[in-house]
Amino acid sequence: MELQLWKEILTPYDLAVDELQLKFNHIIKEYKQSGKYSPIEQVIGRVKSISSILEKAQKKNIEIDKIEVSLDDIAGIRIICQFIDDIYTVVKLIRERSDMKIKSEKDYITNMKRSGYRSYHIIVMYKVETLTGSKSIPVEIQIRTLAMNFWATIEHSLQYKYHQNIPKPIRERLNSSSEAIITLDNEMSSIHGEIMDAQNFYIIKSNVVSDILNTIQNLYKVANKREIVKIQDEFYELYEKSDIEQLERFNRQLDIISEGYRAQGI
Ligand code: 0O2
Repeated sequence: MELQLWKEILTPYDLAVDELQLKFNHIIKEYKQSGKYSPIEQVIGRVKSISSILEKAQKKNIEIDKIEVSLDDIAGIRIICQFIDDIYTVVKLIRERSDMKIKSEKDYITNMKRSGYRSYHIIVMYKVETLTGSKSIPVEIQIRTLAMNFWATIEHSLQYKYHQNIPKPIRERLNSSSEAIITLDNEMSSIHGEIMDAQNFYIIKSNVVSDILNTIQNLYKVANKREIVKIQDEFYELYEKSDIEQLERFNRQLDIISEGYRAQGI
């Protein structure tokens, strides 16, 4: 097949990956804006390279003209989470969406692969609009923790290096590190609450600080310089104390001051 034709075939896959990356990143943003912990830590997307498509087709004995209907992972999204529980929250979130239709699911976390690979895979059908009309594209969404991703990335590079035949001693090391990853994920899950409290504190603080700074910036336009300097000094003092309640109270007071200026038509 000509390279130009391949590029044409891959265009809608490219679009699907771009759109889904944007949508999942927006989910992170929505959680953070509402001061909540996001079950998604990071989103990565890729369209399989032509050479990997051909390699996989050859491995699975798929004829060139059947590739599009036979390969479900030409478009791929990887969602990285902090905790195992988050993976299932994301799965639920995907199941509830109206723009992604689930085709199949594989839970390699409950049923770890023999290699030691763990991840949750979902194939969704996702509709894109192109110049030639609309097209439903299969997209493989891999959902895993940071630790699972670390292991899979290393193992994938070794598979590549050894052409899928990783030597036995290295395979054994990979198996034992996979066990270590399970322990790590379980340990992290057991202090999930503690970590989330710390992260929520950070998100709430960062939202309230950003609100305060915005209000101070607006007050610059209307309030007198002495008042602004006093407000700023008060803010720095509270910021150093890191007391969320005091910062929130200060934020409300600033809102009242701003409101006062607005009421005077200033
Ligand atoms: P790449 O380079 O990541 O794209 P199936 O027909 O369903 O049995 P398939 O299509 O290989 O076989 O599906 P499977 O097993 O769900 O794997 C799909 C993808 O999951 C792989 O894509 C890998 O990305 C990842 N994966 C599966 N098993 C392993 C593993 O043992 N180690 C690592 N590191 N990743 C794995 P590709 O096309 O194989 O690779």
